[in-house]
Amino acid sequence: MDQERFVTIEEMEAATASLLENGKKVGADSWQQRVKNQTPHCGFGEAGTCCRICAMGPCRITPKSPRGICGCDVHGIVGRNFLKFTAGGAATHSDHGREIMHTLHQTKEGGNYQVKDPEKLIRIAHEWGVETEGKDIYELAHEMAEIGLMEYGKPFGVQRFLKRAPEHTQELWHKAEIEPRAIDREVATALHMTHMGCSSLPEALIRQSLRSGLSDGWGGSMMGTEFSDVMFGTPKPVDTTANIGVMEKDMVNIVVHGHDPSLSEMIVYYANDPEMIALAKSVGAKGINICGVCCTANEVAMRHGIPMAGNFLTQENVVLTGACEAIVVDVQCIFPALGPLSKCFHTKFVTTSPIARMPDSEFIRFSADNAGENAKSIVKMAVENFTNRKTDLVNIPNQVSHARVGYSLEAIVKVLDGVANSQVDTFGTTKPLLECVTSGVLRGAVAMVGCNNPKVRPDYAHIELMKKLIANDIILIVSGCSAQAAAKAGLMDPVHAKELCGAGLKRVCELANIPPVLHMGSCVDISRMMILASELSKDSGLNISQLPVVGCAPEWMSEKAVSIGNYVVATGIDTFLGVDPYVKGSSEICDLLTGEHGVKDWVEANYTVETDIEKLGDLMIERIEQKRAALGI
Ligand code: BF8
Ligand code: SF4
Repeated sequence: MDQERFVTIEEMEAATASLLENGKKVGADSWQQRVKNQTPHCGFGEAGTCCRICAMGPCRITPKSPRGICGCDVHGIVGRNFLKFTAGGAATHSDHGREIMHTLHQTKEGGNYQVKDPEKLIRIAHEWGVETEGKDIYELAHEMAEIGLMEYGKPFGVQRFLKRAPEHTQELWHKAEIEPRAIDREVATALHMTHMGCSSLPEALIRQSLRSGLSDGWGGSMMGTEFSDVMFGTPKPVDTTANIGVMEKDMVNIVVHGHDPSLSEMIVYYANDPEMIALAKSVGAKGINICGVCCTANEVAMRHGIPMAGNFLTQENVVLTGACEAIVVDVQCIFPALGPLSKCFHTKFVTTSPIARMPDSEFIRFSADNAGENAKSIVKMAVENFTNRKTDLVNIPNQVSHARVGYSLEAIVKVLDGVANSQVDTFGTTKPLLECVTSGVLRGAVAMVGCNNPKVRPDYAHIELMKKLIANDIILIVSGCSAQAAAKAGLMDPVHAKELCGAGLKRVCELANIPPVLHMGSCVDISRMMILASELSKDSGLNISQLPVVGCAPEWMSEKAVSIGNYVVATGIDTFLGVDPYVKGSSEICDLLTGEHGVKDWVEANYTVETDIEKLGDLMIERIEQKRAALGI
């Protein structure tokens, strides 16, 4: 496979079109078709003005019927819907974190799961006030797992990780009464508040939305990230490849999809097992090729350099190649369409979690106890399926980009150390990065995250915005499907991507030997971005809200993304969305989220919603320049 410098959106669309043609031959359905069937969407749903939380409804708000049967007005209905949406996302991310803590509890010397980064475990133990002296590392891991699991349901106190935030931020949270207590409690409180006959006051609903989001970003997600690092290793820069051409014509292709690295780590391990490789050769394949889709792809790319086949809206494409022996999934962002689609080809669609059961799949229940055995049997099943491939249906578009990934906070601090000519001892601080920003070599940073959504031309917003920002000397830190969009387009190529940068960013890329778009991981890893912002604030003496840094989710679609948006804003980072979060039906909710006197009064940041992507980019640059001007830099 030839690696390409940059792949344009038009080239990717042409590849998808050829895959859809492949699908037509076998009568496959596609999201492209289903979008047509679903258009136009319900206007009440889009504006957030439909309520069906009790059986007197559903009630829909119109000029003629301004209140529901219970008397709730449009602001209460839109606000409740927004809070429920947030709670769904917070529950989901945090449950992923909970699974990681359970896996940590199962770690043992020589077991399926082990402690790969003991220093990190000890560091967090010290942070949590846990005695480490004289303890075996596994004894400590189990103790930390139990303490972490208590963060979900403890009756008193607030989340332990809040102490990582700058003091000013902690004070804002306290004053606004949005410090998250136990994680599950914030989800339950949200669902209690949105029950019929409870909260309909917009301000109260939005405060709880922030609090519930914070329980995700500074609770469940942060534990998910930190303890994944403890078990699977803290990511370091590693070279890999991305886009659909990473699938191999002559190999057994196993696609891992979902979120929890506990599954994908084991699949990767057994794909390298000599016995499995020999089996693959015995069925006529050259070997076993693992590649990833969605956040699982990010997890294994960051830690093992596993190639990334695609992101959310290209998950069907991997099956449409006709060369996918198995698509193995755990939880979240998995299209139920994969069941029927895989039936059109020889592909095995393997579900593994009781949380994500789907028709037309083979369910192999995966747990920490049986992880090794089940991962091996999944790999074996995929290998044996190679002989069922129909060669005339194989179509792998030749699109592959080179990408350097794995920029955890630890890695960013390390690579940027020494870029600026700092006289101070900069080891282990963000000061070099700050110097680049204050000197104007870099104008600022954008944390770009989130999904694809057919409401936005897929990947176009991510890629075009990134290009525009790097040309303006704004460094990108990305995660989730946004990261894969960048990788597919070649924007993480450490050699060539700097050609697209302004002079300042180009120089930083050359000196630090980094791409201008830094891959920080999966969506739970947005918690890494919160810690980076906190460290920048502490090292500079500025509040987070003063830093020339903004967040952006141009193509978001999931409840998790709204939860993320809420904790990013609540952390003091202005956040720019390219898709409306079903709030346009209420002027009061819009004012609270996007105005000068809502969330901005509480946490010094707010939302901007702009569906014109060009304008969205201009607004971000403008905000970054405003922040610089306010600092006199
Ligand atoms: O958590 S970016 S489509 S894969 S929700 Fe899903 Fe969105 Fe992708 Fe990961 Ni995040
Ligand atoms: Fe209608 Fe009120 Fe029931 Fe909602 S809670 S469905 S607005 S009656």
